[in-house]
Amino acid sequence: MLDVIIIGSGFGGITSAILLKKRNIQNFILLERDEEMGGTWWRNSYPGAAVDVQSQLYSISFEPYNWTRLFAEQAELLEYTNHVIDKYQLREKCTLNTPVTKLQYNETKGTWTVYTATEKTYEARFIINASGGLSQAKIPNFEGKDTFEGKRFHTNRWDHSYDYTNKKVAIIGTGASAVQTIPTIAPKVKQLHVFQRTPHWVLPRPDRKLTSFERKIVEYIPSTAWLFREFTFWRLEWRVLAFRYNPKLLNIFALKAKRNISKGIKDSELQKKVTPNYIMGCKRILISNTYYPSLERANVCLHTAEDGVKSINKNGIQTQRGEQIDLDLIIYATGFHASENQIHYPVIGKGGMPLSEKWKDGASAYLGTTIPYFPNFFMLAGPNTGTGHISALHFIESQLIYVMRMIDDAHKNGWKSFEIKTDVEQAYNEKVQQELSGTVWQTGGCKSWYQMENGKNTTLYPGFATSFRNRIKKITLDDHLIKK
Ligand code: N01
Repeated sequence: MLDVIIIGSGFGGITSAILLKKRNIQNFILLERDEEMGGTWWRNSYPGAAVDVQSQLYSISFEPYNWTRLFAEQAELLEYTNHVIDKYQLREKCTLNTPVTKLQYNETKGTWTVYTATEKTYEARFIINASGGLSQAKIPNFEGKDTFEGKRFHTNRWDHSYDYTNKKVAIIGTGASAVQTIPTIAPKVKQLHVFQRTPHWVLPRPDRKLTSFERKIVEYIPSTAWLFREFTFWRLEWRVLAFRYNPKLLNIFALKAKRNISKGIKDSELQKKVTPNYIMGCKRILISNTYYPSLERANVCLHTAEDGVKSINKNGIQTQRGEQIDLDLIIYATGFHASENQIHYPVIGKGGMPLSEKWKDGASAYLGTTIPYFPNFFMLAGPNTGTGHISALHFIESQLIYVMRMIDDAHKNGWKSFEIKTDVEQAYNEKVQQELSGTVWQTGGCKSWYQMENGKNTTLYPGFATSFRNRIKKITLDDHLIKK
């Protein structure tokens, strides 16, 4: 039997594995559904893929890197991921091509059985579920979508064997992935139809290459990487004041975004079409210098909601206005299942409790990490640990303080199991929902992937990354049911 099974080998899984190794816990494995390790930055290889939070923050705090750009591109992010995997010899710990199909808790033994699509089962005392908050691609159920005879794929699963040069292409969605993809492919395709349901706020992208002088400083004085990271962190952290306490402050940034529109687009009709009518920050704020100019290219056509996708047929898309658009390729840049279905395989806890039943009114967990009725089970990037202003990795590393403390204590004190108490988890989540109620995400006048259909926000943490970390550091064992 294993001590720990980590599900997923993205940043969450990799950092968990390193921290286990650092405390000399070797009896663990990682299970990865894909054919390579790396998670997000292996999967999301669409043209133009890059971070939209500075690279310094998109790296593990104790594994700084000498990045070549302020906002690293996918290839460099994957290079960093592989560097860390190899440095800590994690490949030998990882079983690839092994999607998890079900998790079942065994109360008598205090262990978890992990069922997989390879039909092999595994047993462990602890589960660290690091399958990712944005890992289940969402493809809307457009009428006739499966009848299309051309090529189609989601940005999250780009088919690099397909050459889109000189092809007639449609991209559905204008979110974070789309604004990176559109300017990159527009110069190569014959025709690009962009389907925007709701405009997003887009700020200029303050990206640049780091100079060789700057990189030399980081190389010879590694503490400067830490300094740069801290500087970037605090520059972004204060934005919570606007998101949470005073959304009106975001109007200052909205002015900058409007200038980005007028600078990037000359046509006033097109300018109107891309200008949002909700408070900035309500949806994730995007950054790009190239998105707006690309919409004005002669081979690009922007379709708004009135002119959106009505149905899909074997030749292409029929729009709401009845126009038939013949296509070679449809790209779904339609995002992920994030607020609902946060773990997509059945998880059966104590007393046969299915997680889907526990979460029937929306996903919740104590500090996004532990769930009553699910002993010895941790979730990374869990409910309400998302952030609109900083890297997800900061939150994951905070969660791992909690995870490692519980695993250490279980080993030291010979616990069979531990579980967060129901009333503690409930009180925490009531507070989170109450804190969320005044934020721009709930009051900004938009519908976003942060929320469930009924408007409940199950994804974002309503505050500073530092306040989340402080809460984690204050966890008390009295809040848990412990069995020896
Ligand atoms: O997805 P999205 P994404 N009919 O949800 C549209 C992270 N990320 O993959 O706004 C028509 O932002 C939808 O329209 P609307 C980042 O956290 C990070 O781009 O709902 N359209 C929207 O335009 C980001 O927020 C990086 O009206 C439909 C688009 O599809 C998150 O991933 C890079 C539709 C979805 O946009 C998700 O980004 C990329 C329908 N039925 C992504 N359903 C980094 O750099 C959806 N849409 C770290």
